Amino acid sequence: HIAKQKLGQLLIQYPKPAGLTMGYGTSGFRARSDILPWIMVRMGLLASLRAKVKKACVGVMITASHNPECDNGVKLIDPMGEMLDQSWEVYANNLATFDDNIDELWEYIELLMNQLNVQPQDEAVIALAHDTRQSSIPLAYVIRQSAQVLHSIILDFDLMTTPQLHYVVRCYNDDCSYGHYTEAGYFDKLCTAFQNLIEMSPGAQRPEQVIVDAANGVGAVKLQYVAARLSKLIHIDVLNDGTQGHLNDCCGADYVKLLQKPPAGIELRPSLKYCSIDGDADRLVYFFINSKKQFCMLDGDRFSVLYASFLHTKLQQAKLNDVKIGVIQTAYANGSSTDYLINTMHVPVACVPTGVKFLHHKAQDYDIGIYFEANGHGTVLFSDDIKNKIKTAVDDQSRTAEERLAANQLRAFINIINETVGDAIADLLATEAIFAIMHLTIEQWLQLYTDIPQRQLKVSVRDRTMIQTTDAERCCTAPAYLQDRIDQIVSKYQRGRSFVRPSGTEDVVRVYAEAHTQADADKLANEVRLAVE
Ligand code: NG1
Ligand code: ZN
Repeated sequence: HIAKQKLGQLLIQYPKPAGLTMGYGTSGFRARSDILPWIMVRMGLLASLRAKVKKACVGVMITASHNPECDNGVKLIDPMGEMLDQSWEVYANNLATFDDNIDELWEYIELLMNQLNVQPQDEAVIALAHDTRQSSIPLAYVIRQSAQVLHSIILDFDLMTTPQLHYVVRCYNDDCSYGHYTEAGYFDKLCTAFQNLIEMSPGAQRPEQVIVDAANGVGAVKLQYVAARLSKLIHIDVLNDGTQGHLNDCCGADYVKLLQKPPAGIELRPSLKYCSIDGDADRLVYFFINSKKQFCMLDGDRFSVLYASFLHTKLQQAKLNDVKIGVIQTAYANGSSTDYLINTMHVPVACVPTGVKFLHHKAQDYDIGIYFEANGHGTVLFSDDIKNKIKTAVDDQSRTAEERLAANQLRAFINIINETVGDAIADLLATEAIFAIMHLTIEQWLQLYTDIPQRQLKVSVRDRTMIQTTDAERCCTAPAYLQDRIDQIVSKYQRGRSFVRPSGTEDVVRVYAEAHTQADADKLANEVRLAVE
């Protein structure tokens, strides 16, 4: 059997380190890059099987996002551009448990093919892309070799952001009704929509300059392309473009969000507007320095509020009533953002466990589902029904010019947004367009509400799986005493809130705390940390 022989050779070429166990987490498999080749062998097989079962193209992205350069990872993308369906994480984990015994692994592959009712020679198309890490090209090569064992055809997209790959997978499978399945198609869709939105809006301001810290990653080159193409409309400057610094090293969205300070080496100038994206360009945060020289940051929660308010206004102007808008957050959302959405904007808010798949899934319950993780990863989903209503309104001659304009603005906004997954480039353009149309400044955006001071800590423990949670991770069910202890501690603090959960991407337990003052938030986080240790 030739396929089995080929796989046998790959197992020899890329041996599994003895005693290693890994799980498919919220971001796929992620680890130090030198211990990853063997998992790529398994994931090339899994992607092939998934593509055969779905009779569609499946994506494989090689990246470790905001993690350091020495890490890498792999995640699969389902045909509609979504994260791999949860039911398949089991197969991913099962494949990862096999050692390098070809007979046992092959037996399992045959069993799977039987169960899933697919044949080795069934067609499978895999879209492959990777970030800028040194280890990425060699790891992508292992995926290619292994996918070919099961006769898959590889579409190699080479260097791409994670959201770009999600986009092309969706386009490939959606008969291009979502756009053309190339990088050029991606840029065309985004840039054309941005230009249309600005140009159709009477009195739109020229977007102000925006300076982007690209985390020395893949987003830099892609943003430079967008900047050049839209240079007549918007001035985008790219810093940390990879020519000098190291990937995610003292820069990028994760650094800025967690440390609540600007990327190293960037001297903030008053009245300028800055952004950071992360290593695979699916997260975005804004920041600036105010007149009192204070560092101010706008995170994922702020995008939810901004987008909800823009979409709400435009729906009203278009006289599109009874549209079910909802915002989806995780427990990491700042309590003030939740308050503001519910009590001031009267937008319903749902809370789900950490992990984009949970947010994305919940967002599908609405006509317009806006979801963001506090760290700046998020997007907006529009139901087919609302898209049709908007399209009909644009062409409806019985409507007033104002109504039709608002509908047209909504349509252009939808085309900027990458509905498959959070996309820093798309979110940046969408945000800048809103600024221009609504005549909003970054200070005004910040003033919509005031964050409750918060603190996040990482705690190392012997076995983080000891900690189990419920209620969208806001309540701890194991170890038995812990939640009572946390409740006791929290009750001492004004506006106190705290929770703990095991990270899905790092070997740590995360502690989150918010309270009336920063000193209190720090103290609360620390007390809870001690309870966990
Ligand atoms: P973990 O390590 O499970 O907390 C982190 C982020 C998630 C998500 C994933 C994937 C926080 C608190 N957690 O997950 O939101 O982005 O990484 O990258 O930011
Ligand atoms: Zn990322």
